[in-house]
Amino acid sequence: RNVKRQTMCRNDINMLNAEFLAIYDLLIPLDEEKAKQKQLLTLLEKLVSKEWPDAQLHLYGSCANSFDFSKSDIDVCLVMEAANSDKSEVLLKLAGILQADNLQNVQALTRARVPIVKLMDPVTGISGDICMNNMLAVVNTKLLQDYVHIDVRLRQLAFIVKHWAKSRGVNETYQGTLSSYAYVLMCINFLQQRRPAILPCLQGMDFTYCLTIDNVECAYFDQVEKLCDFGSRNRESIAQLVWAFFHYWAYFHDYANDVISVRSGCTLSKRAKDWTKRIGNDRHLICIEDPFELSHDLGRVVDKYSIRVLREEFERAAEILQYDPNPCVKLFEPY
Ligand code: 3AT
Ligand code: MG
Repeated sequence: RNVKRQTMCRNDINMLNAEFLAIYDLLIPLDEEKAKQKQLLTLLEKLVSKEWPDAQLHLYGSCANSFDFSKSDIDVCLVMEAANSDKSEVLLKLAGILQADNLQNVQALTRARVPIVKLMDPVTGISGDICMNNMLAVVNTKLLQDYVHIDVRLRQLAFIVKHWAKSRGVNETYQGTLSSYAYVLMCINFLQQRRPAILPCLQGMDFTYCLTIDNVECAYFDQVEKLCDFGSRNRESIAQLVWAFFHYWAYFHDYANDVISVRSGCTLSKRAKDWTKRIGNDRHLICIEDPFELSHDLGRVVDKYSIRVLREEFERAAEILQYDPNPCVKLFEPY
């Protein structure tokens, strides 16, 4: 491997700030779109409560934590007690109810790893997935949303990284590359490790929020309005951060030994987590610890082929950011 570690950023890097911010602005969903999402959620709540008066619906995923692009689908979680044993039955019944109310493309995928009902609302044009009793996803969505409130550079960086990943075809878990959720955790951990830090480690502070779900304790400091100055001692621009993010993943991350841990605000060793050897399909070629499900490596989808694809893409991005005369065109070029 031809390693070119650049530690000095090109001196005209800040000319990219305006372009990155323009891309970010274009990707942000409009207020009308957020209003339509709400409208669809209200309709779903009405339909669900008719059949199951005690059930609740929660939005989760990017539509609920400000990492969604314009025209994204919504992810909804249906929560009800004592329905875990016959999830399929509930989801099939839900599909029938949605169909009867003229929602389109309704499909119950009861055999998927995470069983869902898919739907499209012809009134708002929005599509969505409804899963069941997946409260850990609802809570990890809240953690990401709380981090967003601390420093705007997190949302900006994650938008650029997600846009790059989608353009370059490396946001496809079924092909062994990483989920959007994994990329956002990489951005959070990266900003926690800047000096001065741009983000704190919320799970390392006295907790003000605590919920136990499936025996997993989810506890952290969530009064983030008290932390809105946290990153202000660090003046790095979005262009400098994008440059440093890709250089970190191209040249500085220790793939053989390290685990990214938002929970700890630093990296941990694979040895400490016992993630040193392949067990079943978990190869641990790039390790990203889930903030709550600590045995869960979000890099476990990555195999010996896709790790090469990923690392070559990180290196490509780093080289473009360092040397290309027009990096914004090249960086997001469709693969
Ligand atoms: P997109 O905007 O749809 O690309 P997203 O943030 O909605 O991004 P995903 O669709 O990948 O992200 O996932 C939706 C949510 O499901 C995000 C997170 O709350 C949860 N989630 C996804 N993958 C995992 C995982 N491997 N472990 C735990 N929670 C996950
Ligand atoms: Mg999603």
